[in-house]
Amino acid sequence: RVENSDSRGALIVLEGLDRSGKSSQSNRLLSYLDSLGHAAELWRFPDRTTSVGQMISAYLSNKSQLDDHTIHLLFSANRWEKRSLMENQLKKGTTLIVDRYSYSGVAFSSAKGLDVEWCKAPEVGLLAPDLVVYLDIPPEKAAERGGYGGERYEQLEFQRQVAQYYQALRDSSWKGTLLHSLDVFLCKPVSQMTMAPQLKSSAFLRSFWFL
Ligand code: NYM
Ligand code: MG
Repeated sequence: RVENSDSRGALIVLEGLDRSGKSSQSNRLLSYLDSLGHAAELWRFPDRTTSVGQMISAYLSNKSQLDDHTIHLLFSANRWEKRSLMENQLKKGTTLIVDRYSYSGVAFSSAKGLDVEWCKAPEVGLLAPDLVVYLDIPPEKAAERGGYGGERYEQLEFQRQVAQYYQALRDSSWKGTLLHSLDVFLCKPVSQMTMAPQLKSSAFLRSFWFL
């Protein structure tokens, strides 16, 4: 294991529609970083293990009904309750690969008709990712992949809307056909933290996607 005692880990976020391949790619990235000897962990949001996460899970599986604003704030609260743990891990030198983050929060709630700026507001102050990778799959293709799991939001028409809101969150750093980077639009990177050294090398970024 490479001990990054003087440097922090990287915060790498994967985003995309349901069934876009985030979980598979996250796992591949984790194995790749492991093989390089980097300390890395795979995280996901929503984190359904907390009590807030259980409320979210009940909502997603249609066991409860919640106002759209309420569920939006719960998704955000679920990130806030993990913020200090994330920061500690990063400062210890552990790289975090995170399956969904604030971009899901904004894209999914905006697609329901909530105001985009209102959706961004509760995310301000969360840790800014070093890298956001958007897996750009056509909604129709995603829907073909073994079908959706039957949770709320897993419908083609709605996923089309979500894809449009993801597109609206992109910026000039958007590039390529599969590897897309979204702007860090929500917050400033944690001030005391220095750039994660792994990400200084663009070879690092190129290397892991098509293993
Ligand atoms: N989702 C996820 C949101 O609507 N807002 C959020 O902030 C997050 C993190 O939850 N359809 C939606 C996207 C997914 C659903 O996620 C469950 P997953 O990755 O399928 O467990
Ligand atoms: Mg899902």
